[in-house]
Amino acid sequence: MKKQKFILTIVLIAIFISSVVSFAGAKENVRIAMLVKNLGNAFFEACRDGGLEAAKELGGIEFIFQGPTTPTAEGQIEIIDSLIAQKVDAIVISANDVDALVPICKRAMKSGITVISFDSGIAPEGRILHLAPSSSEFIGRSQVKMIANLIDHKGEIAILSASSQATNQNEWIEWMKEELKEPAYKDMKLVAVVYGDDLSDKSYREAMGLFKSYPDLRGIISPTTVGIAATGKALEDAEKSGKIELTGLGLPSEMKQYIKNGTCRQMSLWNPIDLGYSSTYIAFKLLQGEFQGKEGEVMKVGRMGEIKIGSDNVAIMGEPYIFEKDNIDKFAEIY
Ligand code: RAM
Repeated sequence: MKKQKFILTIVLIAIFISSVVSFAGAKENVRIAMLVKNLGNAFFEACRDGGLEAAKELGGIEFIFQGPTTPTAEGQIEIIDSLIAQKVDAIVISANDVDALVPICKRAMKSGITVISFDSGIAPEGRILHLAPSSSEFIGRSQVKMIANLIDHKGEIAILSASSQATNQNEWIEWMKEELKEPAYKDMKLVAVVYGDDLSDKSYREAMGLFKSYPDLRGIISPTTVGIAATGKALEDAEKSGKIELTGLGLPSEMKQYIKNGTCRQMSLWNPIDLGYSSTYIAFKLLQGEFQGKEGEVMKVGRMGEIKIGSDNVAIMGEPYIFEKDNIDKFAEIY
């Protein structure tokens, strides 16, 4: 009996000590800033909602959401400058340029701010880790496979991208070009890559420009939620639906009408709410010292389960969903 009491006391002391230690190591009331490519993009508003969800679940987080009006590195540099002055604890950024943001992010890290990128990455020197929605190779290759199926592997195709400096789109486009080298696509030709800068009106004009410059165009891949929605509208306005096929990465809520009427028969995307949730969650756990942010580490990311950090400290969230007529309604209600 005495022995049991002794063991119990030891166990209780151990629990007490470990809780004091973890309390001492943990930061309370942290400020996490999510910095997106630009404001006014529903994709990033969904990321923000995911960030707010993580902040609520974890507690003790003041969540800040910011972005420039147009997607430029300069605009983001100005904001980071002010976030450094405000001494926020962490910055979670979707970058407008892979290299141009490195110096300012290094400065942020030197001043003690935890910097991670998500969605669109910064070069490894400028951040602790990058959370990609899915593997860039998988995204790039699958976009080509989708358009090829829609046009029976024949004819001219074009890409309507976001900004010319966007890390994520540029990586995907490289993989699209790799995939196009396969013999299966010998009768397809990539005739143009144009940039709508993730602005609806510019993307719309670029789409119209493609119809004009390439009268034999058979398909467009738009790997941006802003670009694909603007292209859907341009196709309808120019009465090109069905003549030119459209695929890419689209928000179901913005693309529902084009999916339903056949202007865009198939597209894909991951859940941006999950992406915002995961990146905010990871930033918080890095601040708490619970995650180290090292290659090979398996992070337990709340409702998302385990996410492993791979080479160059890039972690991959999952695989995209494919949207078509029969499942679009369900997803359009969520994001
Ligand atoms: C736009 C942005 C974002 C990208 C999605 C697919 O909203 O460019 O970075 O991930 O499209």
